[in-house]
Amino acid sequence: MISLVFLLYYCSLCVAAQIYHLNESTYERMPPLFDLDEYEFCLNGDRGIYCLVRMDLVGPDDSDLIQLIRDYSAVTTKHYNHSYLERGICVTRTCRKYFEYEQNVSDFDANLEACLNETIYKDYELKINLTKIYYCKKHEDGIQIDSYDWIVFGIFGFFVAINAIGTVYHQFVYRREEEKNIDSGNKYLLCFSIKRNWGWLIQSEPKDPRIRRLKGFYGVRTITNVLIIFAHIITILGNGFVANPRDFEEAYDHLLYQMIFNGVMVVHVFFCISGFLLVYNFLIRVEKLPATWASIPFVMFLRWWRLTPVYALIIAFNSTWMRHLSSGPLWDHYVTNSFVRDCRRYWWQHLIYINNYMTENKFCALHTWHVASDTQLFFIGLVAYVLTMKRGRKIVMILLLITSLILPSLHVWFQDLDGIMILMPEFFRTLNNDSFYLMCKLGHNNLVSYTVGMASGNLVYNWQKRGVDISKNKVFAKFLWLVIPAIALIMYSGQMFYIEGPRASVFLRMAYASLHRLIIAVIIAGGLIGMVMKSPIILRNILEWKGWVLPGRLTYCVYLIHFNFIHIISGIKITLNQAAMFNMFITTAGVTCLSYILALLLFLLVEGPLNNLMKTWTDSVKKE
Ligand SMILES: *[C@@H]1O[C@H](CO)[C@@H](O)[C@H](O)[C@H]1NC(C)=O
Ligand SMILES: *[C@@H]1O[C@H](CO)[C@@H](O)[C@H](O)[C@H]1NC(C)=O
Ligand SMILES: *[C@@H]1O[C@H](CO)[C@@H](O)[C@H](O)[C@H]1NC(C)=O
Ligand SMILES: *[C@@H]1O[C@H](CO)[C@@H](O)[C@H](O)[C@H]1NC(C)=O
Ligand SMILES: *[C@@H]1O[C@H](CO)[C@@H](O)[C@H](O)[C@H]1NC(C)=O
Ligand SMILES: CC(=O)N[C@H]1CO[C@H](CO)[C@@H](O)[C@@H]1O
Repeated sequence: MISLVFLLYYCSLCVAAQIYHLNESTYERMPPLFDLDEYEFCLNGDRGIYCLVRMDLVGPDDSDLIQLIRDYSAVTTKHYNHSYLERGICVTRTCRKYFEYEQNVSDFDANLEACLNETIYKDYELKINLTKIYYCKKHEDGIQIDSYDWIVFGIFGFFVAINAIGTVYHQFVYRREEEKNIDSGNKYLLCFSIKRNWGWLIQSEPKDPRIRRLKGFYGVRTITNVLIIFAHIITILGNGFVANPRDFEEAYDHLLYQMIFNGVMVVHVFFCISGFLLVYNFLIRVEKLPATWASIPFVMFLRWWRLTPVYALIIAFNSTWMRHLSSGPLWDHYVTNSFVRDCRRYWWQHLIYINNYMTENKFCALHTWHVASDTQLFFIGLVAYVLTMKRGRKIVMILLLITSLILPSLHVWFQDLDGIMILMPEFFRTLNNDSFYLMCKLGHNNLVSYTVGMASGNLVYNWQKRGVDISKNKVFAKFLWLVIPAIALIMYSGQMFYIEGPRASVFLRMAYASLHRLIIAVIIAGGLIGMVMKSPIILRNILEWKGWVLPGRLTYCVYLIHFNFIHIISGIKITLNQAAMFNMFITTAGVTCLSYILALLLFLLVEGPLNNLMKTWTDSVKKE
């Protein structure tokens, strides 16, 4: 009896105040979340002022509409917060009455608020508070090109020029000598030959047979990368100023979207591959040259050199020329005042790969948390392996695995987070969420998949050495068929945190936070092992197709670039977009193609040459 009363009380607390579904006619009673007035037209007049504002619906408290809005917004996992509205308004037209006289401009905010209050009150009988004016634009506003812009321009120009020189040199001077078999010529200048870098980019047969076995990784990487782009495109639909927010909210009840929304898990494929490659390459390398403590800084430096130039150029571009690319009512909102501003302020965090631990850097190249995490994990993995050159490797690895399982659940326990990152509509709109900042992004929370990847790299290396052929094992072959369905299933299982009703218990959340990472990592690692050990499975043949080599090598550049397009597409909107599945596919296709084209250029002009340069230099040091 007592428990029944308790249950009733509990239900009334948690459920009664939430509205999960509204039919269309009731939904229409709520004021639209977004609206945009005409922009160009507004600023054409001599006194045109255009403002982007946010207003809160504050009353009247006895209105049943405001209660409806609050109850509907309380379902944060699937609904936007309809208690505040965002508007782009042409102040000088829409609120003409309030700004008839020049003097009235002096009390700008109050007049604007009164005007907005009137428009909303007229249609919905709701009162508003103007909580934020993001910015106002006048006709004469334009952004000056500053000295930083020119410096970055100079750097890009330098790369173009030196590549032109290097290519010409290769083509006309060096080739003649090459034919005569004279090994002279300026090796450093040759690094910048586009022809040579292109040759390297499409060459697919490494000499070492053990490295050659890894060729399926190109396919895995490429496909994972496109999936990640696809998942990131959702940002464009969710981050506001769309015409049909209701469709977006309803997507949370569709099976396909439910899997896409847990697509964050796909990133563990990357971590797994990185861990695998680290160990596998390490073990092959130390056969010839034992590693010592002293080699750690050198290896880290090589990695830094490999990743940083392109990354730095992109961040430099983000901080400078990006803001000149376009303009419009939302450009400053999505680009200049968020993305570019944070990149200008926090660029250095990216160059030393700590940006994922910095919470104040919210907008600058958000997706690069993965690059930073990967670098941190690389360091941990490297130290763990160098430290155990002689003995104790198993123990260290087991300790790493246990630590990596405990850490995410400790976060859930102490910070009251969810088992997965719930991609709530409001997250897209504001990018505010603890589960992302305190969990997903941080390097140590991704240690699980990295460790499992490392262990599988070690396993494969040992099997090859001892001549074990796992590919004949029947159980393993069956397991391989289950890899993709199992990943899909795990992605779907995250759905349990979106269910309608009270929040999952803290223990379930803790267990899920740790275990889903472990399970997905083990499955992915199993797939990788099957591929490297040449299991007879059709998928392997597809993944080992030569055509993946080129896109596979461009993965890093593409990953860095693609998010810029998301900011651009959000920023150039001048009307409310329609969020629809088909648009999403088209946008993904477009962004993927453009990213690959730009990535190819960046690779040929920057990444390839600088890697060659380092290689030439280390070779010449070795010779001496
Ligand atoms: C929508 O729901 C409201 C209240 O729940 C109800 O009064 C109304 O008739 C419904 N409209 C339609 C078209 O079903
Ligand atoms: C929605 O936004 C309003 C206004 O900013 C805020 O007071 C309220 O707490 C938010 N509601 C939820 C459920 O977060
Ligand atoms: C908003 O409009 C209503 C109705 O005209 C009025 O009662 C209220 O005082 C106004 N509030 C503000 C802050 O202007
Ligand atoms: C709205 O603004 C008024 C005056 O500007 C203020 O007194 C009131 O507390 C605000 N309401 C909310 C909910 O912020
Ligand atoms: C972050 O998401 C969780 C649910 O995953 C939610 O309870 C919390 O309120 C969100 N925090 C912010 C700041 O939006
Ligand atoms: C100083 C001045 O001109 N104030 C005007 C501002 O606009 C309101 C209309 O909302 C007029 O009533 C004021 O006289």
